[in-house]
Amino acid sequence: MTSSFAKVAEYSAKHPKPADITFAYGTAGFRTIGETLESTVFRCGLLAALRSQSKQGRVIGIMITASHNHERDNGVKLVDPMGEMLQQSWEGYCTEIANASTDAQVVEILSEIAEAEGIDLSVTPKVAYARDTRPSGPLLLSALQDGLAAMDVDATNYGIVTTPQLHFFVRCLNTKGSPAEYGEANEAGYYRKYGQAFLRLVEGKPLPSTLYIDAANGVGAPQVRKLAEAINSPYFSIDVRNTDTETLGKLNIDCGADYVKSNQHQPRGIMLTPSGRYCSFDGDADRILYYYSDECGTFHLLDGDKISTLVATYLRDLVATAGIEDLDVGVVQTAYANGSSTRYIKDTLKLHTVFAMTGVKYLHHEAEKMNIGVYFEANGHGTVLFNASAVNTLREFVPASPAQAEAVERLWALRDLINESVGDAMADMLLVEAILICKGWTLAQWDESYTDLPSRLLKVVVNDRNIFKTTNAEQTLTSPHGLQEVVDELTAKFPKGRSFVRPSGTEDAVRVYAEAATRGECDQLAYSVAGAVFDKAGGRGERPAE
Ligand code: G16
Repeated sequence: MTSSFAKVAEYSAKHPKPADITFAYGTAGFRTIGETLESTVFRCGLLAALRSQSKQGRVIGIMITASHNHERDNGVKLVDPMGEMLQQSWEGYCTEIANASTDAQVVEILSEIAEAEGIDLSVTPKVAYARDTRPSGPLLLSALQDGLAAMDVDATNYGIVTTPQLHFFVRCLNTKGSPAEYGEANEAGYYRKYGQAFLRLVEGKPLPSTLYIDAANGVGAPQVRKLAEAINSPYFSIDVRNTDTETLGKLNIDCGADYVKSNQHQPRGIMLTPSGRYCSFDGDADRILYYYSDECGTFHLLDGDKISTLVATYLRDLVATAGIEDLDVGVVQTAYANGSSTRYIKDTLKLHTVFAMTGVKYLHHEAEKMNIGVYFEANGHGTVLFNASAVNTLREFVPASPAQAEAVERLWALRDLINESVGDAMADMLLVEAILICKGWTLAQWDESYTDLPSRLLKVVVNDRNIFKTTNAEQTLTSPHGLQEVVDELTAKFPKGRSFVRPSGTEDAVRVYAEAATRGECDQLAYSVAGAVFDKAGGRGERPAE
């Protein structure tokens, strides 16, 4: 046994793996019933230490959260040194170690990884970690702390913060003292950085009305209040609803971004009035959606696609005003993007757009290839990246007029306002607010850019979601055999129809997406595809019905 792993078996024995569960690192790490994750979280601690050693002692992050999922669930994911999601080749290691059946095997796997990756085990590993407000959080946190102790990790506990805050801290810790220094690695530093960038953009403009925030009864509630205290300006006047992080059974229930997107309805605790401005976070505040009601009381959703087009347009216009020619703005979307948004980006905005698989980790890598890459999933999860070449271009650009100089300054301020490590509800909210204030727009004016095709997202519970395999950025099923042909036949019946089926990477369910020319046709398509999935692929529980 390698001496570096001398304590692992002993600690591991305290956190035995449940024999009947196979764990898999999915869309956003491991996610399942919280109490079953003790061994997995412990082992993620071990692996984070090894990952840090493989990066010469740079800090690796660990977040314990199940974000939009039900309160009984929990999850864990690793964060790489620049605050980005864990490199994909290591996801396999996570799955492998999570499923080791004995303590000796855990040690063996660590040794194998260390050898395969040529890791210097004398390096002191560093890990920063945090959790959200879930009831299983304390149990999992102590399992994690055992994993870190077993590997003699130099560890920093950030307590209860949002997922994007932890990503931010990791990036700050690893860039400290370098030319890419990102900020101060603490909560005050986070609020200061984003608050100041926001005020730089909006000062002197007309004040907006109050923004009502549905915090999903999650960690976003206390954190957004601290953000408002730090900003301390009438430019950020908020009223936070769904703030109960103490009472069991409230997190994400009838509220939060996932509820609002799936039900296309305001959350509990928010009464819409026609001129009101509203947004929802999800349980760990990495997603955000806006919405409003018109004079007739009709609900209008401004989802991730609308945020993406708002931000991309604003950036494109600033680049044009600055007179910078070689700075392209591009947009990354997933199959869930509304067809109208994609057409608008291509045909009206004339911006380059590419598709990635579901999961911000996939979109992030596509956006990195663009000068300025705007990426948002329709569910409201996303951010903007300025790549190294864009930063150089901006640095070297010499403005020829005060108007150009102002546009360049605004581009810098926008970059400071963006959490480039990961999608972040609070930073994205400030970004949207800043753009709306600068344009003097209401939510209805923002919504006018294009009209969404009616869409519907359904969940079907099946016996085994692992039999669902996809290709073509998850828009085409290759398994179960024959099911894609059924989806195609159903879709062909509806004007502007589009539908696809994919297994969720965060919940034990299969997702069905559909859009079509009218609300009625869209719902007919969605429910007929969901029904076919249920009938032909081992549906469990209630058959989906309108
Ligand atoms: C996570 C991912 C998102 C993804 C979502 C749903 O969100 O970070 O990128 O869109 O899961 O994934 P799936 O459809 O595979 O279940 P969150 O907010 O739960 O972290």
